[in-house]
Amino acid sequence: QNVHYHLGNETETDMYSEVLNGLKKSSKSISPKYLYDKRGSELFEEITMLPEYYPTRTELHILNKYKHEMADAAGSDSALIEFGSGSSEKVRTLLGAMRELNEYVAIDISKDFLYQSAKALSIEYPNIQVHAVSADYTEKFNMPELNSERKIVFFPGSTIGNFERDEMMAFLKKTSQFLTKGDGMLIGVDLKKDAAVLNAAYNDNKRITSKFNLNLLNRFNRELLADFKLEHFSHHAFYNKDKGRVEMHLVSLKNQRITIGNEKITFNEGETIHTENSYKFTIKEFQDIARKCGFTSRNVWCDEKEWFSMHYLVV
Ligand code: AVI
Repeated sequence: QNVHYHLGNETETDMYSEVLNGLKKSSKSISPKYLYDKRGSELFEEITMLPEYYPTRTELHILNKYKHEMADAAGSDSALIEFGSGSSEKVRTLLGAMRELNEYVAIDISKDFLYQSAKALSIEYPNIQVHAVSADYTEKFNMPELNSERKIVFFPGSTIGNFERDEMMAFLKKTSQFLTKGDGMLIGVDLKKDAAVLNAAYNDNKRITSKFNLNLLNRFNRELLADFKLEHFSHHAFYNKDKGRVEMHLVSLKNQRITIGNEKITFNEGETIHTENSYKFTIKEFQDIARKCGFTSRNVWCDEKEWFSMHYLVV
């Protein structure tokens, strides 16, 4: 058996108080990490296949095109460590190209997905030692003991764009400190582009992104004893050019009062819950940020339209 399971940390420790705090603020907001319950993760998988949602497709194209250069950068006797591995779809490209990879560590908050895909990978790649770590990687977690010379962190999907600026800096600093000389990080970063392309990507025709956003309320109804009526809220997403981010909100369609646990929250018509930011960068902006966090940019790979970028950063 070449797959090992580890409990990295206990998740969902205090969703109730965190959510309640967010709903009591004058500008209501909720951390985007709560979008990913089982249903939310499934809806996100659907989003990644939509024609309007270019990031996943474009990143896969870059991975496929440059996987051998990436494998060279990773070197031999390495452990590839993926933060937020989900269904581990993208990493397959790399695992195929990294012939001398020793270990693969998949870290994800969604246990079901994680264990299933780790098992499948361990069968497909019998020469690689697979570790599945169930953890919220934005919090402190335990890493399994590794037996490789070098560590390569893999953080695709531009998930870095969903962090607030201070969280992003803290996360990148922590990651650069976790690495030692010769190690690296391969990270996917979505780029600034025409607003129409961005707006379409977060307002797809099939309205899957809307379902994904509204699913948050279903989750709170189920897990936090809330009574949100989904038909009284609507999905709103737009590119905020000044802030360089796509914002996702749930708009209250009327004056209303909802219950969550023992508390009541009032909404005015038109008031929103800010549910996600998705920051976009220029290549230079991202390289400057990485440098401030202890990294040197070694390589950048892009698609032909320069819609998406993958950076190989070293410490
Ligand atoms: C996971 N993350 C990078 C996605 C994004 O594009 O920011 C989440 C998402 N939100 C709406 N559509 C996709």
